[in-house]
Amino acid sequence: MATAGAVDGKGTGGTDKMAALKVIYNKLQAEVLEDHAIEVTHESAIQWIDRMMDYNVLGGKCNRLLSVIDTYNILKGADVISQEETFLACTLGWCMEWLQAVYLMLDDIMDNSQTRRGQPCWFRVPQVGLIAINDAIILHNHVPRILRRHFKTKPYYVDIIDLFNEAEFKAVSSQLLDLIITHDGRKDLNRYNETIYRHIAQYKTAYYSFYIPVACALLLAGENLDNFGDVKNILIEIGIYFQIQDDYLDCFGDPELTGKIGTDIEESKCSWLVVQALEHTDENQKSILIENYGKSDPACVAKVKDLYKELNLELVFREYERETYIKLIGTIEAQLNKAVQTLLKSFLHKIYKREK
Ligand code: DMA
Ligand code: MG
Ligand code: MG
Ligand code: MG
Repeated sequence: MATAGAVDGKGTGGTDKMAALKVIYNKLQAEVLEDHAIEVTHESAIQWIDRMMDYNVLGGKCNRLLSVIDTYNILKGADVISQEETFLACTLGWCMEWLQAVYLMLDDIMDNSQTRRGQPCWFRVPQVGLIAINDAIILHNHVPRILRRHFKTKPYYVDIIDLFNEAEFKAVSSQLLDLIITHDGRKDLNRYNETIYRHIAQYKTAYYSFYIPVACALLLAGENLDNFGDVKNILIEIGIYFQIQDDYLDCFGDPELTGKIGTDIEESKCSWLVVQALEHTDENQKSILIENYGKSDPACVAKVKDLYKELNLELVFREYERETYIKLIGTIEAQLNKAVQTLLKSFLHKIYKREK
């Protein structure tokens, strides 16, 4: 059977690693279900939670989970990490995946999405519907329970709780901003601009997807987060780039690869693409954009996509991607700590030119 040991970088390959991580997931899931069994004695309710967890926590790329483990391995040195420490790093990583599941379940309802990770969004599953809201709250409740069970006696416990609280506060606040700004954009598309865009992207994605996993690993390694301000800034920049890719893929990506069908045009989102379009259009093109953006009619969506092609936004994106990569590599190489350089480069290379 795969053990936590296979996760420490000594495992033979990706499959081994994922199998070992799944063993830890199974353990955490069993503990959570045991907790539920005290309160919810109804067998079918336990089965519901069991299935709901598998459906929503599993099936993603596990980027956040892997980030916690990679950071811990690189900063501490994989050779000196004990089995217990590996388990703790994986547990923190899985907590990130749990939270990601919560955000995605709710985000899909709010964004009126159809598919996620190659299957129907949870709220679209027959008999689920808006029970998905309570399911997301259930998953959200699991995180502090997992943390308490495995970290309560650790000196960094309070810091971890604090970090999670901060991350969640930022994520939900910016999800609200994302939705409120969309109201503004529906009234007047010209309100969308790069400054607003970066603000939303920074908090809804960059902070919790890139900074928090690294910060978790740093706390686990006994580091003081105040000493890693530069690292934080670079991770936020990488995260904004990640969200820009997400917006690009929403329109130009292959749903077979991304596992989701884009809704940004229909939902009138302040996407990076529409911000670029607004900057590159002449008056005539702008009126086509304003007339068709934010409508669910496929003919309107097609007109917006045609305009994006006319404006060569694919090329604008490729150019942005190339420039961002060069700039980020420069900033990373200015870091004094070689291990930090390796870590940041590995994050950047993992997402550079991604298609999913
Ligand atoms: C994602 O924004 C942000 C969070 C916090 C889930 P999004 O709606 O563009 O994400 P996706 O494209 O995955 O629905
Ligand atoms: Mg959204
Ligand atoms: Mg969404
Ligand atoms: Mg998106």
